[in-house]
Amino acid sequence: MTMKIADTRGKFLTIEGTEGVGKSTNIAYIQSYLTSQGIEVLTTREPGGTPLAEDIRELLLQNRDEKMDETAELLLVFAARAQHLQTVILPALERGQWVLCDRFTDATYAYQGGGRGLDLALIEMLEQRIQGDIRPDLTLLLDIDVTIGLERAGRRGELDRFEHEHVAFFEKVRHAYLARAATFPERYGVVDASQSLEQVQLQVRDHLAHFLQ
Ligand code: Z5A
Repeated sequence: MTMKIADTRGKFLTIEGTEGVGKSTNIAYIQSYLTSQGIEVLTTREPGGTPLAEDIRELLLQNRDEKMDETAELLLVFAARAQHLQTVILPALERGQWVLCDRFTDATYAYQGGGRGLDLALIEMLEQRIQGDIRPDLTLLLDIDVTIGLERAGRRGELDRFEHEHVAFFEKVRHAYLARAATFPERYGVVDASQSLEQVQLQVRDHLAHFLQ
């Protein structure tokens, strides 16, 4: 499947980070900032974003006795992404709407590549096959010491399948995210998410303002 879309397409923004980093908290802020700049944005998330992809999300997150094979996990992530891309993201971008997605393929490189240790060439092959030319125009990486993020996430109650992973797993995820940010500095904005929410939002606003210029 090869996809190319016109230059008049909307912008594709993503937000990433390890557990409890504050993505959900900041999405509402990003939406209201963009609205104040006259930009209407469609907010969505991965895995998920359509009824079928949300069912796949449930499969990925639910705790179960049977260990999920790591390649099966990777393929489920991309199955959800293919559905989401074709039915929600691409149609919106093609009609000129901006899309803000809570996680996208950088999360696959970080969690399945960095965390699980899967072959990056396999992830790249799936990315190219499923997405064609589609890549985020701007990725905000909320970065935090993983123990602080896990403590914040832990306050929310019951842990999902990923949240049961050890600190070492999330250290690898964080390292993979930072490595990608260093590789693609033109589209990454790294935010120090350990600061107060007010300070985090100021950093987010600066990255958005720079992008809008
Ligand atoms: N996954 C994958 O493996 N591969 C993939 O390709 C994709 C995903 C796309 C679900 O993602 C899982 O899917 C994820 C990776 C995997 N692993 N897990 N779990 P998710 O994004 O839905 O799950 P999440 O990482 O747990 O995100 P979240 O629940 O949305 O958390 P968050 O948005 O980063 O945090 P939050 O809810 O906004 O904030 C957490 C708490 O901290 C909350 O009480 C806030 O009030 C507080 N907070 C936020 N900011 C601050 C500041 N600045 N100071 C103090 N307290 C704060």
